[in-house]
This record gives sequence, structure tokens and C-alpha cells, in this order.
Amino acid sequence: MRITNGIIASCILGMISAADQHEEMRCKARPGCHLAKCEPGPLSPSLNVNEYPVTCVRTSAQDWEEYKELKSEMRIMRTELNALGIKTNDLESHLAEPNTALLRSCEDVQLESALARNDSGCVFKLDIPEVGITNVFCDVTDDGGNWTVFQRRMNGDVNFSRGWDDYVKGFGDLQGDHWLGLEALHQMTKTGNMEMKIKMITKNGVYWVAKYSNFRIGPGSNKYRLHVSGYSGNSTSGDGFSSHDNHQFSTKDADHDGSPGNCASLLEAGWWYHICYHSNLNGNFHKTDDKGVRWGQDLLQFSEMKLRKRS
Ligand SMILES: [Ca+2]
Repeated sequence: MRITNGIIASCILGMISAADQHEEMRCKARPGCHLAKCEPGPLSPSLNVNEYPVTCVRTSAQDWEEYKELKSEMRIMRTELNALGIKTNDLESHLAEPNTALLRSCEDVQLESALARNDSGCVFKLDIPEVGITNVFCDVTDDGGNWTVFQRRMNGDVNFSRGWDDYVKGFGDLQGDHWLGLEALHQMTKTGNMEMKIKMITKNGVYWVAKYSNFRIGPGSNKYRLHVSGYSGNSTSGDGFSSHDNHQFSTKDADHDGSPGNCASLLEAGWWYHICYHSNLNGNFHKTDDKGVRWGQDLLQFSEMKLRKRS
């Protein structure tokens, strides 16, 4: 550091032997330093304990105080700069991977930002209360968007004949066939005021929609009991889901259905079975009998279930 008005000048002396007893003498001994108060620099573990760097300052006592003040200010500024650096790195990491931004639900995802931020589809990381960071497929275009997709069957790549734990936690490929998970469903719907929509395409290529103005899933302690009502839709098979209202969820290893047998095991799926179903959207994609993906009597080649807050 050199301040040109001559009041304060300093020079780094480098290594000084501890054999030099007086700091001023040490400074004097160095070329370019005439008289000084000296300040030991930081000790480094790589240095011999008898050697350490010294900053030498030629100054009056008053200027020495100013110098110390300046150094102290510099120390504060350096700390602030470090903190800003950390903040900048943090922001940059969010920019590099925008999906890490903490969204609470697909309603936080706007169409423009979704398209700008995510060119691989609409998978976002949501911070679901009590569940944590969860990858979710957000449908930002259909019917005003804001939909959280929690079930999809489209190509049969994923096996849906699974046990309780899998259905609680979720499984599959978010871009393809998947099940989001019962615990996430409970947490996202427990406050009520949610609607649910099912998109279906029959084996004959007919497009159906079933919509429910009320959709809520109970807690795990109540086996994720289904609460659904308020049907509207265009399926010629009618409402295939309301009859499942007030039934607990069953899997092949957790029978909570209303049948003496085990519907989930028989039908190779997990669902809110009674005895046993009017819809079986988690059924075996490759089967055409009762085990297939069905809405009423109709076999489906596509189904997608999604929920959002009722407007
Ligand atoms: Ca049973």
C-alpha cells in the first residue's frame, strides 16, 4: 500500500528473523523502510516459527492511528466482500439450476417462467410440507394450468403392482408413467379446497375428461382415505370414481378394501378399492381383462390424474 501524500507509506518486508529483537530495528534494516512501527503479519503454519512477515509503516503517531483505523475499515470491508461473494455464488447456483428454487406447489409455477426455465417438460422441485423437496410434474397449460400431476399411464414402462411403501413414497418416471405418492397427496390436499381432473384416452382413441370439485386424501393413520365429490365430465361410461369415495387405499400387501378377498393383489395395482372397483387407473397396462387400466367397462390407453386449488 502506498498513499502518495507521504503521510503514510508502507512496505512489505517479507521474512524477518525473530533474532531481530526490536521491530523498528527490523524495519530499518530493510531497504526502502526508514522508520516505522511494525505490525506482524499473519503467522503461517508453513513458516519457521522464528520467521514471520512484517508490514513496516513510516508515520507519525497520529498517522499511525489513522493507518490502524484504515486497516480496521479494510478488514470490515473484506468481511463484507466475502459475505457478498458467498451470496453471489448462491444466486449463481440457483441460476445454473433454476429447478432448485423452492416452490411450494405447481400454483407457484407460471407458464412463462415454466417455459423459460424448463425446456425438458414441466418437472419442478417442490418443497412439499412434511414431505420435503420432491420432483413433481406441473401441468402449466391445461385449462389455466397450476395442475400437480400425481398419476400418469401412457406407455406401460412402469410396474404398478407394488407394495404399500412404494405407493406411499411414489415411483416411476415423471415424464412418463408415475405415481407421485400418497403422503404427498395427503399433505397437498389436507387443507381442503382442492379440485381434481382425470384425462383419459380409451383404447378406441376417444378422449374423456372427469373433473371433481372436491378432492382430499386423508392421513396415513387413516390409510389415505379418499374424499371425492362434485363430478362433471364427458365419459359415456359416466362417473367411474365417486363410488370409491370414503374408501381407504389398498395395496397387495395392505388390504383395506371392502371385499373378503384382496382386490389389490387380485388386480395387480394399488387403489381405493371397495369390492372391487368402478375404475382401476393403476391397473396392469398390458392386460385387457379386469386387471387392465379401466374406467367402468372401458379399457384405457392413457390416463392422467392431477390436482390444484379450487378457484
Ligand atoms: Ca379385503
